Amino acid sequence: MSFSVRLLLRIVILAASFLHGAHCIRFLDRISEPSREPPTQSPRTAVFALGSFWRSEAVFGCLHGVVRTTAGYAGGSKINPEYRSIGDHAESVQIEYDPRKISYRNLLDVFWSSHDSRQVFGQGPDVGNQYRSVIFINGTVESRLAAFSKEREQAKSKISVVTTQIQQIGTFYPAEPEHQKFELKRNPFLLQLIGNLREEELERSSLAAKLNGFAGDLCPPNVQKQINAKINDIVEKGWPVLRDI
Ligand code: MHO
Repeated sequence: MSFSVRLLLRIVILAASFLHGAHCIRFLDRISEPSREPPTQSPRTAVFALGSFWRSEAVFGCLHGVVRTTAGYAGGSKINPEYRSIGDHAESVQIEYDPRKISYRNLLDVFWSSHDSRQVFGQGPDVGNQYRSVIFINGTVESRLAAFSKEREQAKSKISVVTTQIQQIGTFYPAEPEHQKFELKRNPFLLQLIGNLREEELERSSLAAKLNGFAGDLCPPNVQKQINAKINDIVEKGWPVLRDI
C-alpha cells in the first residue's frame, strides 16, 4: 500500500470516528434533556357495592378509561367468603381505571345514577344485606369526594334517606370465576368474536370488560350503538376476531 493510500485510509477512519463521536455527543445531549412526556400513571382502583355484582361489573366495565373489572365481596368480616356463604359482605365491583381518562368523580356519578341508593335492604328485585349500597374508600381525597357526593345526592330529595355507606376498604375478595364477566359469558356469540379467551385472560381483558357491559345492555345508548355497528361491520367482512372497540 502506498503512503498516500495509507494516509487517505487514516483520514477516512479518523473522520468516521469523529462523526461517530459527534453523533454520540448529540445523543447524550438529547437524553440529558428533561423529558416532556407526562409521567406515566399506573391505574388506580375503586370499589363500589350497588346490588348484584353481575350488573355492577357490567355497568363500570363499559366506561372509557376503565382498564379492568372484577366482581367480588367486600365490607364484611367473614374470611374467604363465597357466593353461597357470603357472610356479612356486600357484592361489589373492583374497578381499575386510568385517572387520565376517567376521574374518581366520574365513577361516583356513574355509581349514583346506576342504582337506587334509597332502597332499603336490597336492590331492584334482589333482597338482602349482600345487595346494600357502599362506597369503599381508600384515601382522604376519595373519602372527601364520596362524602360530598352523598350529601349532594341526599339534597336532591329529603323525603327518604340515602342508605349508602361510606366505608374504608378492607380486603376485597374476588368472586368465583363463574361470576366474572357474567353478562358476557351468557353470550357465546360475543365470546367467540373475541377469540374464546381463557378464563384468566377474560378476567384481565379491558375488551371483555367493555363487551360485558354491552352484553348486559348497560353501556350508555350511544356506546351500545357504536359497538353494535362495529360488530355488524366485522361480521359482514367475514368474521375476523374483534381486537378492540
Ligand atoms: N337477581 C339475580 C341476583 C344474582 S346476584 C349475582 C339472580 O338472578 O339471582 O346476586
